Amino acid sequence: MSVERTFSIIKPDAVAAGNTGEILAMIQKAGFTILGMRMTRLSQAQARAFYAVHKERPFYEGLVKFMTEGPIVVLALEREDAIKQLREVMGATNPANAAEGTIRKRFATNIERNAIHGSDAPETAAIEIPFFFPTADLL
Ligand code: 3AN
Repeated sequence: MSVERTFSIIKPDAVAAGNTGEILAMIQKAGFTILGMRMTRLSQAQARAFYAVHKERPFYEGLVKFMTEGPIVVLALEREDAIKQLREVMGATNPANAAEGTIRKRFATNIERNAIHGSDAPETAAIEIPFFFPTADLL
């Protein structure tokens, strides 16, 4: 397995609850290098574009509303097998199914307010990282 990059968002629920630091610590303890990190707030247009793959899904409007409700932290991360490894640390989309010790088990409220996003494939990471970080800004 080679060194790979992935993209993550600490979502508005987790930022508002003061869980940013603990989530970052879990990510770093799992061996990720932080290449880029920024606190921001998504506009409606950005949230719609970011989640465009879900636009036909019944939860799309709720997801856009949630993701724009407050500040988020966006992260460009690197480690070996980063995409799969981050999803392991995150836990299942629905926290009811998330394994003990995962970020979603500890901090997610429900399937929508689930604390963290992580790219699900290399093609997704290749779109999501430059969505927030110009390549020249990454360490
Ligand atoms: P993941 O974030 O684990 O990759 P996706 O890509 O299927 O999951 O979903 C993207 C986001 O959409 C989730 N993180 C969650 O916030 C929201 N979501 C997914 N499924 C549902 C659902 N059934 N009801 C409400 N929100 C959902």
